Amino acid sequence: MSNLKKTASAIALGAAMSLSAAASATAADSSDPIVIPIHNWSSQIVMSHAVGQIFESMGNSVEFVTTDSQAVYESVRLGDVALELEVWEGAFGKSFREALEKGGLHDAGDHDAVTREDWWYPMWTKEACPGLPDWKALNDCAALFKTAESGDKGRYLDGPVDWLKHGKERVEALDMNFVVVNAGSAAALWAEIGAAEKDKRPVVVFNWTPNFAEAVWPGEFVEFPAWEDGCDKDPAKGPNPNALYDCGNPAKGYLKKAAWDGMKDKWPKAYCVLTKLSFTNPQIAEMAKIVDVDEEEAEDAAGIWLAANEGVWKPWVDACAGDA
Ligand code: TMO
Repeated sequence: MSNLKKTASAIALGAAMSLSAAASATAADSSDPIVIPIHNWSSQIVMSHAVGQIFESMGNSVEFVTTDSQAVYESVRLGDVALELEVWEGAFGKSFREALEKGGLHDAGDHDAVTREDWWYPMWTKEACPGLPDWKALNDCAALFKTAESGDKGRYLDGPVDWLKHGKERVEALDMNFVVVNAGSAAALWAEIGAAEKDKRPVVVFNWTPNFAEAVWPGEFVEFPAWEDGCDKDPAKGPNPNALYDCGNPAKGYLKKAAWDGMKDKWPKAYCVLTKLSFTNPQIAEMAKIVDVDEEEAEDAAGIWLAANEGVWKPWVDACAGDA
C-alpha cells in the first residue's frame, strides 16, 4: 500500500472510531433521574420499585412520585414522569387510549400477564346464591348483600374512586338492585373479605387478577354481559341501547407498559429494558403477596423479588447493555 493510501485508510479508521464513540456517547443514559409514578395497589408499587432498582443497577438515578392512576397518562404524555408499568385494560384502557390520541406517549409493549378486574365474590358467597356467577342471579340475590348503608338494596364494595370502574353507571345501565360504595383503599377491600370470612357472610367486592388474593380466598368474577370494544363510548354497544358501561370489563384484558416519547432518546438503555421487560401472572401475584401477606415494605419487597428472580431480569439488562 502506498503511504498515501495508508494515511487515507488511517483517517477513515479514525473517522469510523470517532463515529462509534459518538454513537455510544449518544446512547448513554442521561444522568437526570428517571421519574417513575406509583399508585395505590401493591403489585404496581412493588413492580415500580423493582424496575427502578434495575435501572439503578445500570447506573441510572430514579425518583418515585405518588400520582393519581388516571391522571398519570397525562403526566406520561407531558414527560413529567417517564413511564407507567401497569396499564390495566379494565381500569385504565380509556384514559390510556385518550392520551395516545393526544400524543406524547406510546405503547411500550405488553406484559405476558392476562388481567381481569371486575365484581368478584369469595366462594362461600356462591353457597348462598347458587345461580352465580351470572349477573342476573346476583341481582336476584341482592338482599343477601344488604348493609346498614345500602338500605333495601345490596351493597357492592367497589375499589377506590381513582380506578374509575364505572360501577354506579353499570348498576344504572343494567337496572340492578345494588348500591355502589367506594372503598377508601385496597386494604379496605381485603379487610372486608377477611371480616366476611369469619361467618361466611356473602359479599361482593371489586377485585382483580393477578393479585395475591386469589391464593388466599378462592373466588370468582361475576359474569356480566361480555365486554365489547366501545362499550364505554357508544351506547349501542351492550344490551342496553341507551347506556354506556352496560358490559363487564374485558375477561382477558391486557397489561401494558407506557412510555413518554422522549424516554427513548434521553435514557436509551433504560428504555430498551422497559421494552424488553415482561412479567407473568404468578410473578405479579407474588410481588403483591410479599407486601399484602408477608407485610414487607414495597421497596424491600422489590429487593426480595429481584434477588429471587435474577434469571428473569438480568437477561433484559444484558440485552440492553451495548449501544441501545
Ligand atoms: C387497577 N387495579 C389493578 C387495582 O384494578
